[in-house]
Amino acid sequence: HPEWQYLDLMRHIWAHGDERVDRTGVGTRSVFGTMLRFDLSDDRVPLLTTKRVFWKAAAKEMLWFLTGSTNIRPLLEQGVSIWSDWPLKKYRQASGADITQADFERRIVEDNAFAQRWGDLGPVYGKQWVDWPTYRYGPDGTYTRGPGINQVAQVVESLKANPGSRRHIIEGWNVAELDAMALPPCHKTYQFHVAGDRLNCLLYQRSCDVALGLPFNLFGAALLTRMMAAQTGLQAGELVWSGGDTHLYLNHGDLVEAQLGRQPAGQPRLVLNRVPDTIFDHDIADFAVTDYEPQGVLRAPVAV
Ligand code: UFP
Repeated sequence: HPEWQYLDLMRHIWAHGDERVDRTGVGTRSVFGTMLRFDLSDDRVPLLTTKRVFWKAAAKEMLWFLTGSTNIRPLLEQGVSIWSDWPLKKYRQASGADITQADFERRIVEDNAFAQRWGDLGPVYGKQWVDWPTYRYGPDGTYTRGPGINQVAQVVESLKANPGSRRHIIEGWNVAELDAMALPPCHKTYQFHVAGDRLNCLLYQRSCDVALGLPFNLFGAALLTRMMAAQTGLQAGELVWSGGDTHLYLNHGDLVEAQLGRQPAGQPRLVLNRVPDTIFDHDIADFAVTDYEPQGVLRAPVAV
């Protein structure tokens, strides 16, 4: 079963990872430089069966990236709270208010001015993917702003026009803007590769929370690959996931123990019900997961 790769990685990190003090202060066990490979053909999708993964949240997040939005409001309107921690922390620090997450999120949804002021994450994935800022160096030695670059649209075009290219890349790591982002991109580089009628994808993730982040990131990457394949008339081939600092937080021990006591079973499938005119016109109703009978939810605290 393909999921053993994930479980083996988890087991390896917990048993042999280096203990490190990390940015969050929680501490991790970590290994550097890892790889997982998943066959995406025949609607196969790397969706974990040893715990329930709320794939719709990952799908909504992926569609939110494609809109170019960097504000948590559209996510909260769809019941997705995965990006709330960072703006909430910032708001609490700036205001000194002891507001609960639920109250903060309600205020973002109900109060547009509040959302504008406190709901923005800076130029994170969405901005870089579809509107990477550019500038031109002029003869007078000054820079002027150029039009933004839609990397996703460009890769769709390059896959069609020049499938053999080795330059099909979507990049999130805009060095000049990292300091303005709530969180520098984790899943920072997607490279696509055409082999015959197959579209392969390699994701390089610089930093990976194996227990809470990776299950989402794998599904998201598979979904992006499927949408790209649908737009370019290709079949989805292989997803190659590669991790830089690949870690488990020290307070995730209960989850790790519970999950490693389970066996993967079944092969979930991701069905695209509709192929819209462009990759930017998808709706959550376009996606269905079938044959998914996961074991129970496993919760653990998120390190912020
Ligand atoms: N993280 C993921 N996947 C994501 C995401 C965050 O694993 O999609 F947004 C985790 C990795 C790390 C933390 O534990 O969030 C980011 O911290 P840092 O920037 O210090 O690497």
